[in-house]
Amino acid sequence: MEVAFDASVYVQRREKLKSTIGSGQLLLIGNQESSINFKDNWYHFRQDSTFLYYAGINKPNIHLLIDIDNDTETLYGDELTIDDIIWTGPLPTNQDLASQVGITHCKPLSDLDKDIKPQALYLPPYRPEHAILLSGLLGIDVTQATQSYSLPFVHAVINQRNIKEEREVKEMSLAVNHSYDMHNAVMKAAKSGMYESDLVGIASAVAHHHQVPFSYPAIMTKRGEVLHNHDHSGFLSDGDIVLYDGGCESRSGYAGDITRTFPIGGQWQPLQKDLYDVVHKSYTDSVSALQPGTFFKDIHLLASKSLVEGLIDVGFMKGDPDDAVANGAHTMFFQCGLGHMIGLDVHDMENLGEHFVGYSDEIIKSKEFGLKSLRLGRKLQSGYTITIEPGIYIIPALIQLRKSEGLYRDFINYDFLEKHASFGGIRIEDNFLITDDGSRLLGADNIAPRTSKEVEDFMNQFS
Ligand SMILES: [Mn+2]
Repeated sequence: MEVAFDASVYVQRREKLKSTIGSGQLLLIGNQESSINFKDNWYHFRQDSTFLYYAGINKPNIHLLIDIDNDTETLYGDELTIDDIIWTGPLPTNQDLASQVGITHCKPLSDLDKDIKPQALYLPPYRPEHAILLSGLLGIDVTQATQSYSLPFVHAVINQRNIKEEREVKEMSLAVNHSYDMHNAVMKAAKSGMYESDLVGIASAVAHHHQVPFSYPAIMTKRGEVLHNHDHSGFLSDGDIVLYDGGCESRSGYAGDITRTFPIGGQWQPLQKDLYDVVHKSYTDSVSALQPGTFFKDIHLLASKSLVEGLIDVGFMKGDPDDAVANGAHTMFFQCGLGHMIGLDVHDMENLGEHFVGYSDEIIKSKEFGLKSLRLGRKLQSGYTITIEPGIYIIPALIQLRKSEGLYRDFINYDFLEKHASFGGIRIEDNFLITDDGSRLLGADNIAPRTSKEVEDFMNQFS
């Protein structure tokens, strides 16, 4: 991964951060290689996203110390020796990389220990090796290192990264378009007699073609009601529906996060089409409501009401839709949240604290079933990038439990629901930028089928 933007971009981002914090030392920890089963057998390297945002360098084991009072920025890392080069080949020096992102000082890793002050500010460590590094540098125990991060630093980073620059939006659209390519290739190839894993292989080939990794492990399943189902062993037959939640990164590290649900054989069965249309209506209702100044929690509740109205029409629910949502009856079908922030991370900045990113002084996260899984509740602002992902998930264990608790009897037609308890799940997900007057879809509008008819038409081109 090359440095994504001009040096001036990173210089300006750091200037803004420094002026927000005001004084002291800021430590940005870069990620290290992470071993799978022995030291030299590594997972795919992923740089820390905040490090990428401010320092742009995609290389393991380098850290940035910003000293606001002395106005210095120093990159700490060791240059390759011949013992490294025989394994890695020649690579750019830290000095070269630093100059590409406007950093003038480079020092060996061991100097960080001497230069850092005990009061240096840092962000929550989310990998054990970060906490161990902090413990050594600051002379505190590992538990304290995980707890003593700086809240002002956290909020400064969130407030800056939450508002996307136009250049970031371009990169995100690229990630979405590559993700659409994966989805279209999967939908084009899917047919009876394949395994879910065959489709993951096709998605993976497209990501490799674009020379990018998945932004998260693929969900590719005919059991879409299992929200984070990472099993790919299912055998596909005509009449199954497949839920594919998959995205890849741009080469600059921005994430796409797209979900489509489609019928094997290219034709919906009547109930599948009805429920798909209910989810799609909830999707379009949500998108129409996107605008700055609106609480995302309210859009989540609007999406839930839209689902309830559709579920009443289809026969799963009854009663007044507003009452049903107020009582939480929609969580029988929609147990999770409508969406989340997205950016350099697929759940953007969740390592800094989901409640800090998605909520604010104005609104705290609910502990209720359903709302507790809503990652984003705060008031939308122009420049936010988010996902919209309504769904219907019919979970047999949940039906059993709620029925035994005697819950939602005024709103759920249990007989009808139990008859269709093995239905599965449907989700539709796209990524959006909040604009001054509404929202804009990230990626190209016309390349990804979205309505039930578009999905059928798309699949039937290739059957
Ligand atoms: Mn998502």
